[in-house]
Amino acid sequence: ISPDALSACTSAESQSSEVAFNKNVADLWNQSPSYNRKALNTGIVHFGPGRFFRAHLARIIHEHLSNQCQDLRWGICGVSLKSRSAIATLQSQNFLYTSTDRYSGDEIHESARVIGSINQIVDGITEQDYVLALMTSPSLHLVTLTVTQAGYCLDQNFNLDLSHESIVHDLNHPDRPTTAIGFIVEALRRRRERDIAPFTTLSCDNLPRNGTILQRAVLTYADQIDPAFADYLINQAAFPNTVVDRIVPQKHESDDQHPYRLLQVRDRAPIVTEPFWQFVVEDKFTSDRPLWEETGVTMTDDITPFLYMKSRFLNAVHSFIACLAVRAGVEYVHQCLKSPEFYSFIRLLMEDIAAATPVPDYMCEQYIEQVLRRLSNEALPDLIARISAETARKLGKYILPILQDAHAQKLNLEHLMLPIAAWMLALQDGISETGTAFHANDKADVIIMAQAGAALSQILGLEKCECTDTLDRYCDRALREIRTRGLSATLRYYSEEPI
Ligand code: CS2
Repeated sequence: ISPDALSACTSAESQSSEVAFNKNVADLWNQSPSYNRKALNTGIVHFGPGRFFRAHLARIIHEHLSNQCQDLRWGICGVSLKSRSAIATLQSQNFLYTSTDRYSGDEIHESARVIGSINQIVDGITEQDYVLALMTSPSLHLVTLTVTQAGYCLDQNFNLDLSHESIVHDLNHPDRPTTAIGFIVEALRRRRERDIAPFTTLSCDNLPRNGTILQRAVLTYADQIDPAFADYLINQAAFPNTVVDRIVPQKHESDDQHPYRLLQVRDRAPIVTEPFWQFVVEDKFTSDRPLWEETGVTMTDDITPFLYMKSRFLNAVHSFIACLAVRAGVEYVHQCLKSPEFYSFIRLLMEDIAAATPVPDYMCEQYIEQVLRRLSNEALPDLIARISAETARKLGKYILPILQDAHAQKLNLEHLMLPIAAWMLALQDGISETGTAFHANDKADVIIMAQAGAALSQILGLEKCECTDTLDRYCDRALREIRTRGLSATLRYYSEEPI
């Protein structure tokens, strides 16, 4: 049975039985987690309680609580600095929600559970005193973040932007913070004043060396308030780096059918994700932490190889696929992998990435196979539009380091540049090869430059050097090939021809 047929039949079924179902819903919600939620303490404050957090950290903590029923220290208080509507929906469900894992290999595998690790979610902007009091409590050990890159208020070199409007506000009103950085520094300051050890601050965002970036931002901010306090934080506070991974597509209107079918639960805030997850954490905590090893978290002294693998074979490959897809007019990631031309080309591309990446071959091989399976997952349709958002920024963050390494090693850049050329053509034309409109979700100046025929290095704002000349040359050649042959034929040509 296809996923579409499955959704259609469950949709009809769920409408007809909604009335009967609502009668039972409260009991089901209350029974679900195996641990006693009423006795759950708040040991974690999390900034950015969005969908990725609910699919990843909250789920991992839930597994920890389920395995270690006695360790009830680790309930989570989510702090939202943006959206009130998400809070209201979850609040109406007592902060319980379902997480459904879906994977299709030869057949569809799916499982769902009710997640109970979130004690509450509060609006940080209206509940500042409450949040700061919680963050100052001795039983609060961890502050975690998924606030996206924008939430760190950084400049383009990943340093805190002291001229950022919200940072200026928070520095002028340190006890009324509006940013995660403002909250963290004020809470650490109050803890020090009361002689309470600092909590550990854990960034779970997709940033290269996220802990180091967060630490730098916190120290820069603290230094503005009191340089001696910044010195204290250098020595006493910990900001471990992490690598986080789990594909969480945008919300789809049929998402609530899965928990209904699998658990008979009506969920207004369901999460649908893949079975795979990864959480790699640098083991340098200054406070208590959950015994995460027992839940499958990788605790390590060095995240470097994990970071290379995740950012190059998952994030960069995702962006490469999105670049090709916007030119080809393909809507979902798994549909790209179904096309033989795409599949063979992407595999070659991944081999080129492996050649440029300082990680042992055997690690890359296993990882590549796994990523290809994850991205081919038909049971978890993931929109190209989600991945292609801010492509120019992602090229700089995920792909440029690969190109620079490949160039330094004098490797052939043909495969690596082809998707970028496909994206530039889609930008220039505003349309895919199949005639569907392409509305780029990039900064206006990127789109304007591409439409005016600017070179790649200009569009990405790269400083002129030998490397940029080479990139532009490869890009021009790929542009001409795609224009002349069409994308599919060019993919075949680049895959088959020894270059
Ligand atoms: C994606 C990520 O949008 C993107 O750039 O590559 O959101 C990806 O799905 C996650 O990093 C998976 O962990």
